[in-house]
Amino acid sequence: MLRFLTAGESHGPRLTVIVEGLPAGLRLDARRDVDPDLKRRQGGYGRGKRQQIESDTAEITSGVRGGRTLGSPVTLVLENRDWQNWKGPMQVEARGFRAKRVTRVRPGHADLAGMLKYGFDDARNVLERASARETAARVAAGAVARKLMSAIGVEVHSLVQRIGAVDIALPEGCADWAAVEASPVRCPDTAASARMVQAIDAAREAGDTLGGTAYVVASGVPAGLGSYVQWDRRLDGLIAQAMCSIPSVKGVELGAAVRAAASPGSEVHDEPRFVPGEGFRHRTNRQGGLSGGVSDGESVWALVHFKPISTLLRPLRSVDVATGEEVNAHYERSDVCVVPAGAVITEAMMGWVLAGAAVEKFGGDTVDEFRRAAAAYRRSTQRLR
Ligand code: EPS
Repeated sequence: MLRFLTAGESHGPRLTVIVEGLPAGLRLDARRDVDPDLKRRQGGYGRGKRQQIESDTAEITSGVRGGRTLGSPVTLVLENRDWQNWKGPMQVEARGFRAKRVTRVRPGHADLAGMLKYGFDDARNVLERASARETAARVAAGAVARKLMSAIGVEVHSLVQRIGAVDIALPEGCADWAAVEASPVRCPDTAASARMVQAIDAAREAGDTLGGTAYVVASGVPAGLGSYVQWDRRLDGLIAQAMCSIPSVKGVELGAAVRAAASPGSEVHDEPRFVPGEGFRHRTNRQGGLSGGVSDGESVWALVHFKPISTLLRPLRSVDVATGEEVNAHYERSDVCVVPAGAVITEAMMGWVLAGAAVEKFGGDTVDEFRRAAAAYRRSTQRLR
């Protein structure tokens, strides 16, 4: 079983992630395999001042020797540079600790619900861990998973399909990933990309924020990952859960689900066919490469919808939980739009879920065993029954 745990507060000294269940023998190098994704997550037009402080890199402190995994837990740590500015309010020790309480809770964040849940009188106890800073650790775990999946020919990409009112048509076939990476908002359409940038500028000037939609796709996914036999083994459910666990995500479509809901069945389903030498394929891929909770051999894709960030420069109304008084919400600094960064996080979560399902199906204590089992299975699916 593949699993990971993250730990760390947004303004604490560092984030830590432990990945367990990787086969031995996987080549892994933090500079080469993890840091580029961390850098991509930090980018994107519309980010706030915090990203000018941070420069995320991962250090591997266990589970890898001489550039290859050992089969033991892999630990990655990411420093929070901003910790230098927060040592007082975030100190671990009781002696000399003086909290500057945050009591004007921010709507749309975990602040109030978390305070009620844990009995806190200071929203900082909540927001430090609920912060999307945690997603840096997830992207590190996702990068490791994607490295494993690359051993069996699976690649994951993302693009931004919508920011606020500006959107593009869904890509048909393979998108221009170089254009995506070159765009400040991860949108391959140059004109739409410029309009998205303008929309973010306008929101910033208005003291407002913008949400949007990421398109995430995994190619080379073998048929047969996940299962229809039990609710909690369905790959569609696992992907939806993983995507909805990303901060700000409020909806996930597997394939073109919303369009499907408004269309007759004749325009929704993907008809299978047999292609000699290749195996079973489908004439279309509207269902996101998922049939009955199982990958069906097509690319697995989803649309992930992000709400606008709820910390506004022109603050929303809220309540001071210390006095009950109606006040403006707390504001320190914030992003205007996180959708481009969010898209990179959807890649990490997609890579992670697929890697978990692939490890379950192909097993293996070594990456060679994993690779051989996947290759033998793929060959078996290319023949008529
Ligand atoms: C976040 C608030 C901001 C973001 C942060 C998520 O942090 P700060 O309060 O330090 O300005 O920058 O995101 C990150 C730090 C990151 O690396 O993505 C929040 O409230 O979720």
